Amino acid sequence: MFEVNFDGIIGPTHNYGGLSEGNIASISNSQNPANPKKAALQGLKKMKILRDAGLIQGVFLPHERPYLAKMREMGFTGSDKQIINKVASHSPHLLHNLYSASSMWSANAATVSPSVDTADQKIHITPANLNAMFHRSIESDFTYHQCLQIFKNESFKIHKPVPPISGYGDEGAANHLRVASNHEQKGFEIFIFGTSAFKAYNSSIMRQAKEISHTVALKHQLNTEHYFLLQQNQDAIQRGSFHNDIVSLSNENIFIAHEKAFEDRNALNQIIRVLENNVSNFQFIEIKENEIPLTDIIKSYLLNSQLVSTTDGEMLMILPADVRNFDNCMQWIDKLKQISPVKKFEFVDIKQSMMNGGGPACLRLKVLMNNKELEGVNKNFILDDNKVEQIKHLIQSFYRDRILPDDLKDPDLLDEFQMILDQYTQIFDLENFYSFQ
Ligand code: SUG
Repeated sequence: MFEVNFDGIIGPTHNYGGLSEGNIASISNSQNPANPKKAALQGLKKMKILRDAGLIQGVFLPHERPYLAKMREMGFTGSDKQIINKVASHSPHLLHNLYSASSMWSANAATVSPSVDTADQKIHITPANLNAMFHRSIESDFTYHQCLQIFKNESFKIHKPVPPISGYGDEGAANHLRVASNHEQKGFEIFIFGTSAFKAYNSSIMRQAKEISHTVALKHQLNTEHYFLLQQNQDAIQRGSFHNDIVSLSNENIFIAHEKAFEDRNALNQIIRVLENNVSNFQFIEIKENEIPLTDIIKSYLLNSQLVSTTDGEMLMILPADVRNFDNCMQWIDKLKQISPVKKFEFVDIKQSMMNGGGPACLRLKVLMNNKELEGVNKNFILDDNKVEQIKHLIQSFYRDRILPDDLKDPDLLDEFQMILDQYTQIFDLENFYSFQ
């Protein structure tokens, strides 16, 4: 068993639309110029680090933006360009939503349970409905469609997204942890929710509903003793930890969390006890508030790192470069090296994504599989050196290096963005992938 990561390729419309309330970076960078070229190259470089570490790297292609079909569904009529003009003059904010490149954060694309955990021994994948934010909710249909194309044979069970309840949603792997002795062993899955869908909050947006987390666990045919539902800390959400993967992470037998990650200490302790009794070499590493305050965890994105097992039995942590600006985080990393199998650290510059609240772990969907299951993955979506070179060339040749949200009002940009998406389908050898093809 090994992990294959599927990163969302950063699309040419990457911009700072200020679309995600409760996500400090998204709101504070709203209306700043974005650099899609830099963003996409930074994302590609992160994928290269994973490949250099010996991991298989897959991708999700960018979603079609602007989302003309959604504009039509919302009642706008005319030619493509007339429609863009109409949406822009009716509501620039709506236009920004329908132009968002947010599918890059594929940790929110789906929840995945590996075959060792499920009753029918298939890999279960549920695309997230992302219902809490409009610009994200419009990703789920195409994610479902893309999952069907990527995960091809009977090793995989692709579910339909869970229907939203009262405006609440499902945020996928960003609100899901898995702990196991190692990748081969049946694991314990922890579904992290914001609140019940039957409660309303005025002060902050709780994205993930408990009832939806539960449905995903049921559909994935997990053994009752092997999954838990655990609530995010409400104060942490209010202070900017909109997804759980900002305040905790796990890989194999290692579970790292900030002291303020979860709401109910007793519930967490009960889970820890089960893990201690059932997972060999289980290590729970808690970061105390006096070691690194929650504010710095959120600002630095320390725990939004990718933690991966390498073939030598050690672990590699891929951290956002911004962490280097925090002495307390750097001291904690030294300590981590002493007390855990995490021995290697790589810092990646993914500033463009970070400015919208997306760190290294947000940009990938982790799928555990074995060689037989890998045979069922459509190899068109797996990177090799040749594809990397072609993607780099495409980005360098055609991506813009500056986009302001209001630039997107210009309907003439449509041809340029569609041309780039079309080129992606040529690189990945996909036919009739986007609606305009
Ligand atoms: O959903 N930002 C994303 C960031 C997602 C981070 N993912 C994880 N933590 N796994 C979000 O809030 C901002 C878009 C904008 O404002 O233009 C945005 O959607």
